[in-house]
Amino acid sequence: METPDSTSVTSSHAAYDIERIRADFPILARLVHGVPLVYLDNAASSQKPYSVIQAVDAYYREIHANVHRGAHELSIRATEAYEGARDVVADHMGAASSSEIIFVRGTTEAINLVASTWGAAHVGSGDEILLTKMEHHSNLVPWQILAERVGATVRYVDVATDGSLVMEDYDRLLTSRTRLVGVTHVSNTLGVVNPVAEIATKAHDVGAVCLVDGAQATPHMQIDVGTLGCDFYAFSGHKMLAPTGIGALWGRRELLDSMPPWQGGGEMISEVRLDGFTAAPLPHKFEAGTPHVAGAIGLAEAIRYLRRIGLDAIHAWESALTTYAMERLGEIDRLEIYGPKQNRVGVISFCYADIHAHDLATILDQKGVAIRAGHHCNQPLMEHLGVDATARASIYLYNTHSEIDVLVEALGLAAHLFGVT
Ligand code: 7TS
Repeated sequence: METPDSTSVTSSHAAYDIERIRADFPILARLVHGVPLVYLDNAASSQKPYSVIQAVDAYYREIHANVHRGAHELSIRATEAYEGARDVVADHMGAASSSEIIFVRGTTEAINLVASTWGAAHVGSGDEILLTKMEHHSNLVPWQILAERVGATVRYVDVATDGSLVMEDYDRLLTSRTRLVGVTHVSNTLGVVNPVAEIATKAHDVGAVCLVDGAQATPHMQIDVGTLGCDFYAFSGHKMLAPTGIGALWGRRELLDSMPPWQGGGEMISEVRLDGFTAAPLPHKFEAGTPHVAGAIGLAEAIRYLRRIGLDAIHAWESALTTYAMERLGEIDRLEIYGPKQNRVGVISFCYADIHAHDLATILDQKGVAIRAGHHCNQPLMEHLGVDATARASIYLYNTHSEIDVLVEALGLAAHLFGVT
């Protein structure tokens, strides 16, 4: 008789019906250059299931109107759907209330919002902003702009050779001058999962706030902002099955309340006079103009889809696939993988002999294999790694072991063409 543990492991894999999941994504059935698409560029953007495409389609066919404005049926229905989407996001993130969820274009806009409003109000001359060397440009440049404007200094926590953050360096750089710690939950180049709960606790010990860039985490893991203990959490919908142009910023209510508005315009005001205005209450204070209603509806449906499959089941599938990919790629001579073996997601960056990453990506594309090549908006990290670019294969819930085999075969072709021995 099987033990309860092995039974539960067996049943969770058995329950993961990969063929059914793949059938939910129409684009996966298409050919590229006459061969089946092998989509391994998920860290850049994920593909979309029918249910998300249909939710957006149904919105435009049946209830589209501007939100929060009209007394007519369509506007009321569109508003309900938009605010209902906010409730889904809030529930999914473990937010204390839906008013802590600000809809934005994505992670980039979320971080710019915090840097421009919270940053302008709380960071001044001589203050420090503490980031890490593995941040995406989206979590570097907004802080550099702020620092330049107010005379603050940006410092960076080092990255160890195994791709993890050097926590002793964090402890050393974190001081009473630090106003904000900004860290990515998961690196988009190294795949490493950072200890954000510990980072947030330590930030609070010196009176700093902690912003987490969740762009590469939300697609793969269940997030609970309460457990993480951070103050801001930013993410993009398009990397987690939702449309482009929609994402969210979660912030602690008392911080969001204390922040000045960002963009001015309709929706974000309670009253406008010729001598000034009164800002609307949260969350609308930060949502000037007509929002991306269809995007929000698509994001809510993407979250429902991920939850129907279960983030634990997705995690188990992706972990097995990542281990397999790391093993197969690890067998290739002169192929170097960046990032840790454990404590990672399936974002796998590598360099292969002397073949430039862009050449690799072009050859792989001929075999239908979509990967990313370049600096991945991680130029300081590339400099730290001593390379100007890497090739990057990134896995999601619909990828399979046989697709990893196709990747490895295509790398064999590249080796042949470039005379790698
Ligand atoms: N932060 C991280 C960690 C990211 O990986 C990305 C996008 C962003 C922020 C910005 O997200 P956006 O939706 O606002 O653009 N990363 C990538 C990538 O790795 N390849 O293409 C986009």
